[in-house]
Amino acid sequence: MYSTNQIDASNFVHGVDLAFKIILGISIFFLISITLAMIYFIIRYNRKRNPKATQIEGSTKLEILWTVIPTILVMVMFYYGWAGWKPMTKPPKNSMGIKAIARMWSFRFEYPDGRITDTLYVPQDQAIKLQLEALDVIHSLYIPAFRVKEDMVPGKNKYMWFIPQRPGDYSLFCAEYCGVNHSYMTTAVRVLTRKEFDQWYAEKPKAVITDADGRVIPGAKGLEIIKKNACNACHSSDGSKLIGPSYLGSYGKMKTVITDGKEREVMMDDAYIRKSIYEPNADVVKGFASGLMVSYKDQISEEELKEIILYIKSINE
Ligand code: HEC
Ligand SMILES: [Cu+2]
Repeated sequence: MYSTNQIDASNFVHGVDLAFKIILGISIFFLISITLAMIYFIIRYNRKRNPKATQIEGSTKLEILWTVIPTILVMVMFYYGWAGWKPMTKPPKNSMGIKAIARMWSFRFEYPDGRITDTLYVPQDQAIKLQLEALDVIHSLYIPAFRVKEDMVPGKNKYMWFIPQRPGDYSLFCAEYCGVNHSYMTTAVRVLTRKEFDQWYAEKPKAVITDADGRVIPGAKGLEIIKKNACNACHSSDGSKLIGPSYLGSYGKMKTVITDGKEREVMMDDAYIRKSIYEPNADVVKGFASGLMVSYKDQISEEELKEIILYIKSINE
C-alpha cells in the first residue's frame, strides 16, 4: 500500500513524481477553470440575456497575457521534468555493474562473479548500474516502482542506474512490443538488505540437483538451465506446440528440416540439438519460422548444453 511516510522504492521516485504531480496539478487547474468559464459564458451570453453579439477585434493585452502565462507554465513543467531526469544520466562511480540481457521473450542478469539469474537481485542502498543489451529486437526495461525505463537496442551500448531504497519485490517487465509473447516478458527485482544480499551472493550455485534421498535427478540441471534462459517461452515439455517444437518425445526421432531452402530428414541426436541451439537457423524445423530463435552461442556453454540434452532425453517417454 502507498503511504506517504514510507521510504521511496528508489532514489528517482521523488523527482519523477514531483514533475508528474506539478503537470497533473496545472492540468486539473485549467480543466476546472476553463470548464467553469465556459459554463459561465454559456449562461451569461445566451441569446435571451445577450441578444446582440458584441464584436471584439484584437486585444494586445490579452494576446500578450495568453502567450506569456502558458510559456511560463510550460517552462515550469520543463524545469521539473529536467530536474527529475538529469540525475538518471549520471551513475555514481561506486555503482555495482550488472548486465541485463533481453531476448524474445525473457530477461537475464549477469553479475560480476559470472552468476546468472532471471530475477534481478540487488542490495538495498547500493547504486546499481544495469548495462543493457538486446540480442534480437528492441526491448525496453521498465521498473515502474523505481520510475526507470530505458530502451534496449541491439548493437547499442545503453545503461540505466538507480539506488533501490526499500527491500521487497517489484515488477520488472518489457515495455516495448517485441513479438507475440511480449506479454510474457515479465520478471521481478528483489531488493535485499545488504546482509541478505551478501549471503545470497556468497552461496555457490549447486553443481548437481538431488532428490530427498540424495540421488541425482537426471535432467534436473538441464531443466534449470532451460528455465534460466526462458527457452520454455517457446518450447513446451508437454507436447504442446508453442512458437517452437515441444521437447516431449523428440529425442531420437526423425525430423523434417529445411536446410538452405531444401527439405531433408535428420535424426534428433546430440549433434542436432547442439546445432539447433548454437546455429538455430541452419536447419529450420518444417512448419516453424526461422529467425525467431537466435543463437545461444554466448549464453550456453558446452557443459550446459550437455545438461539440456540430458533433460530432453529424460522426457522422452
Ligand atoms: C523466441 C522463441 C525461441 C526461444 C526463446 C528458443 N527457441 Fe528453440 N526454437 C524456436 C523455433 C521457432 C524453432 C524451430 C525452427 C528452427 O529450427 O530454428 C526452434 C528449434 C529448436 C530446437 C530443434 C527442435 C526440434 O524439434 O527439431 C531445439 C533443440 C531448440 N530450439 C532448443 C532451444 C533451447 C535449448 C532454447 C533455450 C536455450 C531455445 N530453443 C530457445 C524458438 C525458440
Ligand atoms: Cu521485449
